[in-house]
Amino acid sequence: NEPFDLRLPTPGCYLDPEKAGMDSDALFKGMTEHLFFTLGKLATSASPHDLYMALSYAVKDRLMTRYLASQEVIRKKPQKTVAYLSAEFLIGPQLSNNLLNLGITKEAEDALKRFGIESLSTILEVEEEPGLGNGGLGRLAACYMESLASLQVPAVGYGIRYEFGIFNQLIRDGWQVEVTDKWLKGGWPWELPQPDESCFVGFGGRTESYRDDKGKYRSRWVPSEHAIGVPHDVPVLGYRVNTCDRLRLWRADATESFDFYAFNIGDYYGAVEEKVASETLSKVLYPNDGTDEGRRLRLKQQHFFVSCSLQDMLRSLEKRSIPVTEFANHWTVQLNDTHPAIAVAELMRLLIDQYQIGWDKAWNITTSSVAYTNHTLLPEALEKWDLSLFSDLLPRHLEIIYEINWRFLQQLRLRYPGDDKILQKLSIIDEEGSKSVRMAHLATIGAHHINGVAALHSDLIKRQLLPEFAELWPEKFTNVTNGVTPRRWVALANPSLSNLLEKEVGPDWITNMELLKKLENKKDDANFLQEFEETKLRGKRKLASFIHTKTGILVDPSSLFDVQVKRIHQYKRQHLNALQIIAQYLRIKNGTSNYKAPRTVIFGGKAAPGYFMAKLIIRFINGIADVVNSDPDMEGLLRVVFLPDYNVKLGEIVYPATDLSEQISTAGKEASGTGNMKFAMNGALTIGTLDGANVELRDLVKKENFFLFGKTESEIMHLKNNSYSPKTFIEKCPELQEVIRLIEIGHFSNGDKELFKPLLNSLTGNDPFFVMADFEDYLNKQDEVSNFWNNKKAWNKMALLNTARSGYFSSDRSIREYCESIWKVSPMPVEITCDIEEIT
Ligand code: CR6
Repeated sequence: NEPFDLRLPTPGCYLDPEKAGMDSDALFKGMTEHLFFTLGKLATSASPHDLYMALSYAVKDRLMTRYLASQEVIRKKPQKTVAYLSAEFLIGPQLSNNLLNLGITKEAEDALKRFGIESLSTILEVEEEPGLGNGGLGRLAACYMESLASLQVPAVGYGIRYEFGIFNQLIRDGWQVEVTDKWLKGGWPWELPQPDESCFVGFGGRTESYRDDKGKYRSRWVPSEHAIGVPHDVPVLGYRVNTCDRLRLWRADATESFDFYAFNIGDYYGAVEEKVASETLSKVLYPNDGTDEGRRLRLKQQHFFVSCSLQDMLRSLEKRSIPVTEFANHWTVQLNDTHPAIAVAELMRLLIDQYQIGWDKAWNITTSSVAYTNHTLLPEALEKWDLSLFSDLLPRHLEIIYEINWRFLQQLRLRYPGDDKILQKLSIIDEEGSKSVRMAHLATIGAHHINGVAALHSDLIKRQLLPEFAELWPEKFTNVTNGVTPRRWVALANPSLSNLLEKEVGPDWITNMELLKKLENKKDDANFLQEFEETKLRGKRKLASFIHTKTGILVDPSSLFDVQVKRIHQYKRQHLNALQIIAQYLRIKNGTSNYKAPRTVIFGGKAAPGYFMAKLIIRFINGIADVVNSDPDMEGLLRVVFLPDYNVKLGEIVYPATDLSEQISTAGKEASGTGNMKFAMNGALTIGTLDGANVELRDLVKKENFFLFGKTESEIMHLKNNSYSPKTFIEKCPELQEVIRLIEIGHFSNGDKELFKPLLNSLTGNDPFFVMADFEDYLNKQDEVSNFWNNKKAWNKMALLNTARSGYFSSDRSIREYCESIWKVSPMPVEITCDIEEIT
């Protein structure tokens, strides 16, 4: 590789890749200048938010050399680049992460001291996080971008710059209240708008056929509406490397500031209408996790960002004079779930209609560049679009999809002569009821690889979700178990654990988590276990103080912190946890508790605004919390906390503070889970079912260091197929009957017997998530947890072994697997040279 020469136009004083401009003096100067010139403030009157902005700008300046060098390298020496297409990127706060990856946290602290700020955390606390995702899927995309950069792989994350991200959650009278998230209100210093690279996207209208120059009939799209996508780029720096990839988020603008024709004929409001309509495109994130809302605007959003992104990739080839037929050698396009699956049809359309490439060649390009990750088996989450809506909005795409489907069905007819059933089953078009387009089928047919996100999940995709496809193309189906970045989830979130790890195994664990295996040598070392416990206690004190500030509840940091944080969903079974708390409460009340393990049970998570049952579960937990926390008998034994507004920032406080991680979904329902990984790395023990990545976690940490309970996926299937009746399980368990009775009489709802009826009816009626079936086993396992807790040495040893053996769950491992087996890309280090003498 030719090094990137810094004598080319680059920001003046921040040139040395190692240190120049990175010391605290330079940071102080940079901050002062940004306060003055960018923010119009004097240092003497700067608020913490001003200082946050000034420091962020100064840090962003220091990313630019690497950012530009990384782009320059790919321009000069073209190599395959990963395009990660995702409707969500839940990137979390940026300042601390960039300081860590640049290696200038200490320098920033020193610079801040000169503004009278003693602790960096004062500044980090005022940072707004962009909530551009719902939960696991969006956070995964963010971890993957960070790992790609850290592994020096050229990559672009393509998504939407929602003006309003996931709503902020308030708790009022125990209920969730949603408040719009105005993350951009104070200005967001991390983005670089690139209006020069805007793209034009069409919607609606009709298709028409015409004769081309050679007299050949072709089809073309005449949209009735347009929007412009303006890229807003966010630098994504790797850990202590020069590679700085980017996240390119598209904001929708109107094509003209308004329609001049309408304006001229006096229709001012009509003229503004199209502007408003196009700008609402990137207005708001759909607050659904794992369920499909099926709204017209959502399909528009998907096509909007996918079209902009593909045009952007094609344009990058043109700029480098690379023929578009070479597309697949330069871009590998990963579809993060089916949200961007329209890419299959859009890439075909661009190649055929815009670049006049023949069908076979275009199909070859498409299928050699696109791959698809499936993130759910839940039928309600598999995206389907009504045919009428689809043809209305994307008529040309529908034509192309019909053609793809026709050719595919022809292939099937040859293979399964006379078998119409299989044709119906695999067709992209669902002919049942009102017809619809099945996006998972489109993605599966158009992709060279389809992967699930944990071993069990990938297996179930093959066995249950898409069995015929898997039989047809076994080589397409694969697994890449999810991972999380240790930079954010250990190094940043848990500095005291990180220091201990560094002392013990050296600093390289941050990029090579397998080194943590060395900790196994310490599993019987009482002093070391004591130090390990001390890091946990620090985390717990911090969380305790946070809980007190936010909720007014006092919790004891020496109690067992038992935590379930994730989206609220029936399949995740927060209500199973809640029922268990009631059982413990009853035992204490009845004096039958051998409760030597005081517990603080902590919940956090948002419910989709339209998901009644999930919202009722939040109300239920808060009802229990009220009763438990105000009962003197519970003092020193049991506390229940619902932490409002769970997000990335709060996660960074929660993971290091957790003793027991609740991963209790109905087996077969959670594709992977990623919180389970973050907890284990931070030394929490898991109580969990054999679901998602729990299965692999338990194999890795070994079964004696994992609290397993519950029915397996096949046992659940068996129950389901044999008319499961929750009543039989209730009848067998007197404690469960007591719990249910207490809820029924309104004990947790101030005597209101109606409030939780829908929840009880669901549990005792058809109990779709087998809560009753797993209750007793869960309760027994919780007793085992309490017994272990009383043997601190044994507990600490198990916790240490969880940290030591969790290296597999680094997203660096996941990304390496994607690179090797799906994307076929290799790292490309970015070299930067400069002769400081010559410049200064
Ligand atoms: N809801 C899965 O449910 C998985 C993530 C990331 C989810 C979860 O188990 O860990 O994706 N699925 O792979 C979807 O969003 C569709 C999720 O976050």
